[in-house]
Amino acid sequence: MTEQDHPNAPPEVVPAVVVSHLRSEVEVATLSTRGEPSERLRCFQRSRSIEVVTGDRVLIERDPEHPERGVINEVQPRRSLLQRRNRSGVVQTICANLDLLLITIAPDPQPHADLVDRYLVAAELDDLKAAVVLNKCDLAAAGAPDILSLIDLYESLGIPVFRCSAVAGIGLDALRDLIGERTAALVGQSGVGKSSLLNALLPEAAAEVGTLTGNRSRGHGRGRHTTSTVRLYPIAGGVIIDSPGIRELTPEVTDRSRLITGFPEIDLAARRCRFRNCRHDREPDCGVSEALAAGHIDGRRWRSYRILEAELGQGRR
Ligand SMILES: Nc1nc2c(ncn2[C@@H]2O[C@H](COP(=O)(O)OP(=O)(O)O)[C@@H](O)[C@H]2O)c(=O)[nH]1
Ligand SMILES: [Mg+2]
Ligand SMILES: [Zn+2]
Repeated sequence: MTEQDHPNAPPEVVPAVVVSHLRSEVEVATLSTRGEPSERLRCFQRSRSIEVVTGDRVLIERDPEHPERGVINEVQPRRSLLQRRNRSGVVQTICANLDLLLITIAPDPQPHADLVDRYLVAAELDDLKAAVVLNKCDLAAAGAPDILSLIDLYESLGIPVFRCSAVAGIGLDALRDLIGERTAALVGQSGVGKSSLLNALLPEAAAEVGTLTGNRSRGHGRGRHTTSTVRLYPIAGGVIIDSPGIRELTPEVTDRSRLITGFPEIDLAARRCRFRNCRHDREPDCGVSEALAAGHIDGRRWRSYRILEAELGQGRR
């Protein structure tokens, strides 16, 4: 439908938010005057010059013949962008306009060593708030020493940790308060219970929940990828975005020297190195080596930093 077809009826242009984008189909929710997502429309993009992603603010032109359909005219500037770099080095955008990353872990499947740190770097570089959500607190394994020490680590770094159970209904009010009017994304490995948490917070979301039937023999406890698309759900005044489990997230670091800002305690220690270009690898008077020896930097964090640094150095930049 073009303007020539209806010369007397200029198409209605309305602000909306992208709910999901699957292949060529974009689902949007129009925004009420209070900015809350309301009516759903199926849209296509007039121009493919910008790939729209969940969370994008757009202006749509409603189809006068089919009011439940529309065309995306304009993508508004993004205030934040969660991106990852896949194994082939291709940058993929996961979602836009986030305020808060809810980095979800569980005792089962066991947390991958550096996944939380990767998300924390992404949050730091994109100016997002971040919190760690320990789900499945109803399981006895939630009290295992490795989980407790991981939680201690993040709390000692000043990252808020929320203990929850989607199944037993533990910690949900605290999570709701945290989200408030923010746009929050549930991120983390497949099977930790992101979709279950969403359903517990918002039963009408009816998000698909997987079973932990994947290959667990290697200790990964991988769940099936039941959430296949990044999707946005309005909750109270805010918004939750559920994402498929992202096994690897290599944050998109445009300037390699910025990686260290994602590890504030390492950054701080590095300021005490004698050499400005210290590699923190057997150089004399290295603040980082000293902080590691004194236990001020946790070995797990140092390992995560080194892995990310190496990945960024391997021709990915
Ligand atoms: N015991 C327990 N199981 C849970 C909890 N939350 C989710 N699960 C289970 O964990 C599995 C994966 O959940 P799902 O929400 O699909 O995880 P997602 O891949 O992160 O979205 C399902 O079998 C859920 O029933 C919880 O709080 N406690
Ligand atoms: Mg899911
Ligand atoms: Zn050093």
